[in-house]
Amino acid sequence: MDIGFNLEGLEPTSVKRSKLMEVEGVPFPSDIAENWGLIRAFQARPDDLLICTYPKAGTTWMQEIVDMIQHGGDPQECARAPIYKRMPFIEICLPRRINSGLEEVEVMPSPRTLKTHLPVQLLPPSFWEHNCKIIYVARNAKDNMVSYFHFHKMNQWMPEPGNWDHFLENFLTGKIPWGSWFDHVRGWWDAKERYPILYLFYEDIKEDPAREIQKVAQFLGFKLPEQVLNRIVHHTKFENMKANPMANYTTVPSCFLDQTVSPFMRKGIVGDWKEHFTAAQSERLDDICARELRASSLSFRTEL
Ligand code: PPS
Repeated sequence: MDIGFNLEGLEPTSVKRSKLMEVEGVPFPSDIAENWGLIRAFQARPDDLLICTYPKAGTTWMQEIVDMIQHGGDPQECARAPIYKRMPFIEICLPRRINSGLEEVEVMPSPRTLKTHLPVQLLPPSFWEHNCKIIYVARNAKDNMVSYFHFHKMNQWMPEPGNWDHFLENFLTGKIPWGSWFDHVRGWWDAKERYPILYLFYEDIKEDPAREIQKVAQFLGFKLPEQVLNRIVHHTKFENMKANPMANYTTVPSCFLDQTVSPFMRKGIVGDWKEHFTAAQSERLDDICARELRASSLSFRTEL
């Protein structure tokens, strides 16, 4: 077992649907839970930037935006490697044998940009100790759940999702990998009061990508000339990222991500939930969201 996303040598037969195992009450694929000690001990550096999301909330989109900002809007630079190599996923553990991916992250030159889906209470403490900058992207629960459902089907390492109704129950009770969506978005929302966290929404980026990209640039201390900003907006449009092999995960073997089941870059819209939820399910989730988010100032848009 290795930590990291170093896919060379991934044995097709070694990729199996995961069982869930809890870490401090949060379910994870067992490969992650079994390596928890190593993940928790991860050594962040003060100039690390962390991109954090609940799974399927727009991580890859933000990663590509950040990489373009960091490289002056040069798409060639951003084509240097697949996104999971440019910005490693710190807690991923895959069944394979050669070189540890964690070692790869450790020897990466600074400044590193890293990805995580960890809920706030499980972030390796060294990120807090170094006061690392963090960009959090949140997506409304309904679209987030739809995307996660399809991802469970195509990702052969995730647990079997069951049918839509079954998955909905598990989503509502947080019995899915990385746990409760509600706890995740709320926990990180509260943490932004204490740490340098830029909290963004998928729906806002979709509505006005230039405006949100400017927020990211400002947070990272970059000034973007208009021409560069326009190039970033263009390069990170859904259609362009879907066609970009360095961003669309088609470089990952199909024994792991089977894109014939559902593409990684699936629809990239706000409101696809309307194709999946019954009226009763939609109302139920609205009620739960209202209750769960009442105490915070956090609110989500489910359509634009
Ligand atoms: S992962 O596996 O957790 O890292 O996935 P993540 O990247 O967070 O989420 C994948 C969803 O984001 C959509 N996506 C985009 N939407 C709009 N614009 C751009 N450029 C973009 N890039 C990725 C992707 O299509 C997944 O959402 P769905 O709803 O399934 O299409």
